[in-house]
Amino acid sequence: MEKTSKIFVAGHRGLVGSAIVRALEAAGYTNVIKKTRSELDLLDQKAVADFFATEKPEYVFDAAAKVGGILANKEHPAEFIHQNLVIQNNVIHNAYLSGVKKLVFLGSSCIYPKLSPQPIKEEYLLTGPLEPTNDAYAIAKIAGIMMCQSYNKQYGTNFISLMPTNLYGPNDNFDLESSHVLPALIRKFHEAKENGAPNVTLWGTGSPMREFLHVDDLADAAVFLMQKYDGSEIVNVGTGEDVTIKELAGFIRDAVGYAGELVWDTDKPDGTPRKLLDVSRLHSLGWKHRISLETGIKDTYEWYLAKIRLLK
Ligand code: GFB
Repeated sequence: MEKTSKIFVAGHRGLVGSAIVRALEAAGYTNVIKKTRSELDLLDQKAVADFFATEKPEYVFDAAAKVGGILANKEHPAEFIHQNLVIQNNVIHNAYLSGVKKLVFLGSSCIYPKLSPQPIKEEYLLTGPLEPTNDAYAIAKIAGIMMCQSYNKQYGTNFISLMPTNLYGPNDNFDLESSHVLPALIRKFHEAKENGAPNVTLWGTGSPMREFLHVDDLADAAVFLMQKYDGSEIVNVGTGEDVTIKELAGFIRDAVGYAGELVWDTDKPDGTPRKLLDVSRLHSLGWKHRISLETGIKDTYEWYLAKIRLLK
C-alpha cells in the first residue's frame, strides 16, 4: 500500500473507521476515500456496486457495521444480523468484482464460543455454542470471515480478517442504552458527579471479565496488518490483559473523580463470563499494543468532556 494508493474506509465516521482515517492520514496516505451514509448507503446493493465500479479503490478497510453493547444486541438481533450481513456482502463482493488489491474485514471477539478456554485462540472458532446475547451479530461476523476465506480460495483475492477485542476511544457511542460498558460508565460517573448523585447503577454483577483495546491501537494494527499480513486465517487483535467490570468501574470512577456508591442491577445481563484473546499470532507478526487502559480511559474522558462542552 503506497502513500498515494486509493484507499476506501467504509464506516469512516464510526469509532473504528474514524481511527483508521486518523492513522492513515497521520502516516501520510493522501488518497483516502470517505463516503457518508447519505453519499453512499452501504445497505444499497446497486449504490455499492456503482461506487466500486466507478471509484475502483485499491485497498479497503471495511469498518462499517451495525454495532452496540450487550443490551442493544440482546434486544435487536434481527437488525444486527440483517444489516451486518447486507453491508459486508455488498462491500466484500464488490471489492472482488472491482479488483481491490486487498481488503481488511473487521470481526469481533464475540464470534468465539461462550465458554471458550481462556485466553481464546483463533482455532477455537466454531467449537462450541455462542453467547446468546450477541449470537446474531456473531453469526453475521462469522459469515463475513467465511466469505473472505471463500473468495480468497475461489477467486484468489487477498481479504484478511481481524478479530478485535472490546474497543473504546474517541467517537465512541455514549448512548446509555446502546453503548458498550466503558463509554457508558464514563458518562454515568460524569453525570453523577455533576448532579451530586449518591450512587450510580451499573448492569449485571460486575464479575464478568473484559479486555479493552484503545481504538487508536486497533487502527495502528489494521494498517500494519494491511501492509504485512496476507493470510486467510483470522488474527486476534487485543492487549492480552483483562479486568473485571468491577475493577473497570473503579478505574473510571477514579478517572472521573466520582465519590458515590455503585449499585448493581442484576436484572441486566452479564453476558459471556470472559473473552480474553490469545494474541500470540499478532505478536509473532510483529505488533503489540501501546496504549494502557489507564491512559486510554483518561484520554477518552477528556475527549468526552470536550465533546459535551461543544454541545452546550
Ligand atoms: O460492553 P458490553 O455492553 O458488551 O458489556 P459485551 C460488558 C459488560 O459490562 C457486561 C456490563 O457484563 C455488562 O453487563 N455493564 C455494566 C454494562 N454496566 C454497564 C452499562 O452501563 N452499559 C453496558 N453496555 N454494559 C459486546 C457484544 O458484549 O461486546 C457485541 O454484545 C460486541 O456484539 C462487543 O461483540 C465487543 O462485551 O458483553
